[in-house]
Amino acid sequence: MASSPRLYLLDYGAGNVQSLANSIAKLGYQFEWISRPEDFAQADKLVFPGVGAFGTAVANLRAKGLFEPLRSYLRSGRPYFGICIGMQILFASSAESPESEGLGVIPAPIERFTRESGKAVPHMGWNHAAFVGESAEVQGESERVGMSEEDSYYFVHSFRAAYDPATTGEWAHTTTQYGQELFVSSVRRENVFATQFHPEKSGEVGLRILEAWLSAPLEAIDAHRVPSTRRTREVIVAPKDGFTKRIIACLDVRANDDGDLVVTKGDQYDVREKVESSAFIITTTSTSESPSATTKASSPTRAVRNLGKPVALANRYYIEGADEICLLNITSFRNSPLRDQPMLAVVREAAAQIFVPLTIGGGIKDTVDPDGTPRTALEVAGAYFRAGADKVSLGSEAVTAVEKLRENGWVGDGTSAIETIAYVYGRQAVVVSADPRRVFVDPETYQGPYADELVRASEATATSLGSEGEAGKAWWYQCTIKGGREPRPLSICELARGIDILGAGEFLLNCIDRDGSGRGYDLDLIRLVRRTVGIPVVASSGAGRTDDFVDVFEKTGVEAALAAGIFHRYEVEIGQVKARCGEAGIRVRRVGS
Ligand code: 1PR
Repeated sequence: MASSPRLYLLDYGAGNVQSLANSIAKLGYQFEWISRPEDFAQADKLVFPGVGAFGTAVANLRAKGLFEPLRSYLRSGRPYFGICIGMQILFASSAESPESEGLGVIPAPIERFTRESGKAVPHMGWNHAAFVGESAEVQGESERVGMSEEDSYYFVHSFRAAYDPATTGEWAHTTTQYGQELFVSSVRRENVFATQFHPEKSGEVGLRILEAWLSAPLEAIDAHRVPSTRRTREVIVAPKDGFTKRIIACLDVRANDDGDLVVTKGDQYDVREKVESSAFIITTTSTSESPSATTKASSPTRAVRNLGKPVALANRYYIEGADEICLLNITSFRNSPLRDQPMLAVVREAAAQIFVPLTIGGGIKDTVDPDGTPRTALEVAGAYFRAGADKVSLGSEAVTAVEKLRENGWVGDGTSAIETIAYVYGRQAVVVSADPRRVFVDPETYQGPYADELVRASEATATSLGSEGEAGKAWWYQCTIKGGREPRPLSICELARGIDILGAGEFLLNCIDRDGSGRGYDLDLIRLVRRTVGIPVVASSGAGRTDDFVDVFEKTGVEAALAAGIFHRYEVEIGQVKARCGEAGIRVRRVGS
């Protein structure tokens, strides 16, 4: 019996390759890592799951002596599957790092998406792919490498190869439209197949692509060789793209009083039960979970709300059709996440079962271990990426960094956690999670710095504000750190502008006033921030019914909406949210596809 092809994965040492490794393991294939130049000779098939920045990928490949062997491998005719940067590196150059040369297999440049017509960049989320050229004429699964025009795939990138029949047209397998830009979303020619999207993060339909490529016999892949000139065609840009709004499930994780990691959920960040547990009554007056709780809770003895086990719950949301899952380690600021082995184990276990993007937040900042060893935020992020996170989320650290940026005249110095992580892993891997709260002022007498950002309560909003405000009042949104405990002299708009300058790829916008309230998202806040930044914004806090999602998408234009409590308590299912959005004409990824 013929032995199975030797499959190798190329790891240049910086990108997050764990997600792909998990997907391949899930499909039951064995693989080895290429880490030395001589390993290429052993490979019958090669996957390059490049995640991160183009320049970093090229520099790392060169430093490890892997760049030229990779070029030779491609010339040898053996099958190659590139993902994201693994596709972009086939091109001649990238505007992301003009000083770094690509492999030049495809004689065209990679360029930056424009922010035309208000679309957010990075292109982050699920989008369709349409076959072009000869790929549009074949129908077979194997020729289409498991792809289908019915499905959506997960993209996360700021740079793309434009579709041009004269250059990229000969390579294009599919194109995708984002806003009014048409780009190459996959290439297939001779022994080369590559996707701009992430099959390993595209749920079951992504696994189908991997399976189609992995299971193809070597001869069949070789038979894809085609003459050097292929038929190409013009592709018409449609009035509307196929980009979908994302529904994200969020799990706030922390240790309960027995030391077990549990999913918890607060009301305005207070995650302890309302009623004291007699088993725990002691008389000290120390910690509580939120500033608003400091006055109402004199006892620390209320038990931490326990809504389930993190991995089981994350898996439930994956199966129910969440487009992304977010795990926030909400008390990690108290110690070093690198020492938090149970949390890293949770990330590892969740990543092995969940094939949609996984964001991990909490404690990502420069720290010093109790033994005096300094740890950079980049190291902490690296540990989360190696455990299987696709994106990391920074909270307190981002606020501090933007305060410093403001002091320095809004010019970054390259040292902040956002900058260092984005440099290595790419902008798209860095999320900032903000915890703002309202500060009420009298608009007639207010002399502070945020006059331009004031939101005024109208008669209508004042009614819905309840205890939060009254007609005639106005407020600005203040940033906080340490899980809402410490207010900072920084507004949400300053934070939004600052993180865009520093290079974050996404803004996760919580709202302490609405958290856990079920009264709907804070549309004033979300609208304000959406107008301020060009990166994708995730609305968070306050979802109570399916119509809240429709409202936030229709009234603010955000790219994604996140919820926690209603999903944890089985009040609303993700499928119901998607069905309601679909009824309202909002494009969402089909559940189960
Ligand atoms: O500051 O980098 O260590 O990050 C800490 C992270 O932990 C931040 O993202 C911060 O938002 C989060 N966090 C800290 N304390 C709490 C808390 O609840 N006591 N959770 C906390 C924040 C907000 C959302 C929540 C939505 C939706 N929770 O995660 O899931 O508000 O809830 P809902 O749909 O039930 O209304 P750092």
